[in-house]
Amino acid sequence: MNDGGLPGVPSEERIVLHVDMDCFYASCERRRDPSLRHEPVVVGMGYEAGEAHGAVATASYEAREHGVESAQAISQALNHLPRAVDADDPDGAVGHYRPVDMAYYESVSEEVKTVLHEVADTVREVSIDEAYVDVSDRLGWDGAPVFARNLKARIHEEVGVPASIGVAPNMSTAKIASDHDKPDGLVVVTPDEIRPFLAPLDVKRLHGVGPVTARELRSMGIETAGALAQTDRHRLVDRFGARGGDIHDYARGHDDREVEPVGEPKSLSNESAFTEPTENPDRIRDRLLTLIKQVTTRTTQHNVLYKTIGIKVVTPPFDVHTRSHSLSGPVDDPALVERIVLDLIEEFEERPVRKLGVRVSNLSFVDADQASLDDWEQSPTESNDTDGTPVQPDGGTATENERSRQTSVFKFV
Ligand code: DCP
Ligand code: MG
Repeated sequence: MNDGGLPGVPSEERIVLHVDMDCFYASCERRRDPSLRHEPVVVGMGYEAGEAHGAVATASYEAREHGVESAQAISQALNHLPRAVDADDPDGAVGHYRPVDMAYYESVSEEVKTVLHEVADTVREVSIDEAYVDVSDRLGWDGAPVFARNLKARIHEEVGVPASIGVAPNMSTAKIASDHDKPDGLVVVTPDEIRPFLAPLDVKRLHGVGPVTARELRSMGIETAGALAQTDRHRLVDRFGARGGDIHDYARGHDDREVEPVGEPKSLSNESAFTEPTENPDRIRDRLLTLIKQVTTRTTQHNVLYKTIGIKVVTPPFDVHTRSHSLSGPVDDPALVERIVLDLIEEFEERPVRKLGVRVSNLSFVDADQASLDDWEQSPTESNDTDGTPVQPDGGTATENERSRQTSVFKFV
């Protein structure tokens, strides 16, 4: 990248969201055990009976106030926390430990990502609790704060875990913004605000500046992003090579990396939650018909065929059930989706339902070029389909509905 204008879309015209879940594993534990809310919670490994060594994966913000940090030794971390027996004060906090349960956190992560894919077409998932979303095609800066606020609320209501969101004209600033007011943060940095927003920040907050680079920059007398932005670019390139130019750009609020979605979606789905759990068959049916309409409108728009049709039913508190049915060949047939979905839901008659989802998977992309279609058909990920649905290797008719209690359904490659 040169010092002057930027290639491609000027970054000032883009609106990028960075979504990062708050104390993610601990929030997942709270979702399934609400008694942990507002309590210091440490999630880690290696504290099970007989084990003395282990590390903290994450801690709730209440636990962080006691000095607990990620990657700390578990025994040290738990020593920071008040124990039930130590708590003289009946209102005093008591520390809680939960062992890491990756399968569960991945299933929650999939639910969050499903919401993201519903609100935007350009989503890049970067880790279990983090994604970039480019909404430049659908919003102006006027609408960005409301969009981000609604997205946060939706994740909270539909998935039951808190997120922080940063909005900025590029990826690196959006990431800093999501971290700026955690937890439950929402920070919007408009193109006009980008330089003043970055200027006072410690250089270590910038993308591409790790602890070693930060130390070197400090030794050069450069402590803040503002100081870095004003440093002669050649000095940085001499010292750090091409990366010196990149961090100079980031410090000046320039970053023209595109939010590139990773791979084709493995499934298309829509979900919807009820305000209160309901057993009313008409409400459940109506909601399913709406979801079917949404999903099949998307498949038709994008020329997508599917072989597997499924539902997701969440019963209180957050028990996730998935059911699916596979066809002998790919179709795009809304009437058939309706018949299968209404058949699958019968099993849940008279049970309270908190949330519903409709999904089609085993997709083929009619318009996709041959290369990506080949990739798709050879994809070994089909056998990992996380609802446990066996893929029909010979394309033969599945005569039974596959049943599974696993929770993670919406996978993207
Ligand atoms: N994680 C881990 N070990 C680490 C860091 C993180 O196992 N050293 C896991 C646990 C976290 C999850 O990854 O919950 C996401 O990492 P984040 O860095 O986003 O941390 P949190 O989401 O826990 O906290 P924050 O609110 O700061 O984002
Ligand atoms: Mg996080």
